[in-house]
Amino acid sequence: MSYQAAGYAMQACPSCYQPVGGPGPCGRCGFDVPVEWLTNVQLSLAVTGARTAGKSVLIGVMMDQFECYLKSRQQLLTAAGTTERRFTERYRVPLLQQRNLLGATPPADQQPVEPLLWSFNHDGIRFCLSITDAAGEDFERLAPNDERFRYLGFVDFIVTLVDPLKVADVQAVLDGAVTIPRQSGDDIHVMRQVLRARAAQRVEGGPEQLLAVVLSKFDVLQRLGKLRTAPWQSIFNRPGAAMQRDPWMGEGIDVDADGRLLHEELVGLLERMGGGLVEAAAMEAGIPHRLFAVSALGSEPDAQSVSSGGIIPFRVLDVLRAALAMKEGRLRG
Ligand SMILES: Nc1nc2c(ncn2[C@@H]2O[C@H](COP(=O)(O)OP(=O)(O)OP(=O)(O)O)[C@@H](O)[C@H]2O)c(=O)[nH]1
Ligand SMILES: [Mg+2]
Ligand SMILES: [Zn+2]
Repeated sequence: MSYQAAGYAMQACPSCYQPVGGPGPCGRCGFDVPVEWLTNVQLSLAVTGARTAGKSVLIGVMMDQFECYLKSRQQLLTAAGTTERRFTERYRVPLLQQRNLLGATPPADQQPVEPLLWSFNHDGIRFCLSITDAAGEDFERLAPNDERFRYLGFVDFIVTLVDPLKVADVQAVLDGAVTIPRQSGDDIHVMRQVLRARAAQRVEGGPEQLLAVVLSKFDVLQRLGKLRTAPWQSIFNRPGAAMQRDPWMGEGIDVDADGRLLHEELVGLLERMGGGLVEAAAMEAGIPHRLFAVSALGSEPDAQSVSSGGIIPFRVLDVLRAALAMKEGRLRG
């Protein structure tokens, strides 16, 4: 019996987004498509950004926190296909157990770009979440029509990381106090490359997509707020600033209102960081966007390992929460 006869609609492989008729190895890219991808509500995120922007650390910590969040709601996070092995080897053991930083993600010509997939129940809906991590090195030199990055035209959420440590004004204040990445590419340039690739890969009638612009390593900026330097001090130390609190830590906070407030605060902050380009690039690409601020580690790490205080993430679930809310909103019409 064909899978279509068994009730699977013709769907796309979560790795190459070419049509597949059922679970098992994809005829185009060979990725082993798990059945959950075809039976559950799909939610897909592509995490993009220049080298050392913080993509892999964010994914590792976010998924660990998401598992805790689901547990608090008596729900389980279940890895699908080969995800358990890949997540354990590349993220859980080095980062969460050995407390080391992660090596650079290998570029696509050394290791295929494959999504990580998990299934879970949320608000009564059975989801299959796909998250694709790739090397900053690839994004920095991305050709818009590179087939290996076809997924950029199909995922629900394009997450693009902006590292505040690369902003000249921020560097000027913190130089000497923190390790400034010197070799990696410009985040706004990478964001524009990613949006170009997205436009080239999209097909007529493709999915509605959303761009999540994430200021990573937000602990760095919070630290600026503690220094008595204008204008950072006044930006961060306003009473009630959403930038200073994590809604997951408190009960009874209206998370949507909080997200909107944070977005507005970050628009102001980005302007100070020369980030008018972010708005311009998103407008030019014709994709709705929202701003986020995240610190996966919570503080500046040591040379090789996370800081001795451990991992105390800040707003690390915001992007996922917004993605879920968007999908649930669409489903409920
Ligand atoms: N202060 C601070 N530093 C962070 C945080 N997250 C990551 N970093 C630093 O950024 C470095 C790079 O993080 P990764 O997640 O490996 O970067 P990536 O974007 O995956 O890099 P590629 O794989 O090369 O594309 C880490 O080794 C840390 O030094 C954070 O939340 N706060
Ligand atoms: Mg990486
Ligand atoms: Zn495929």
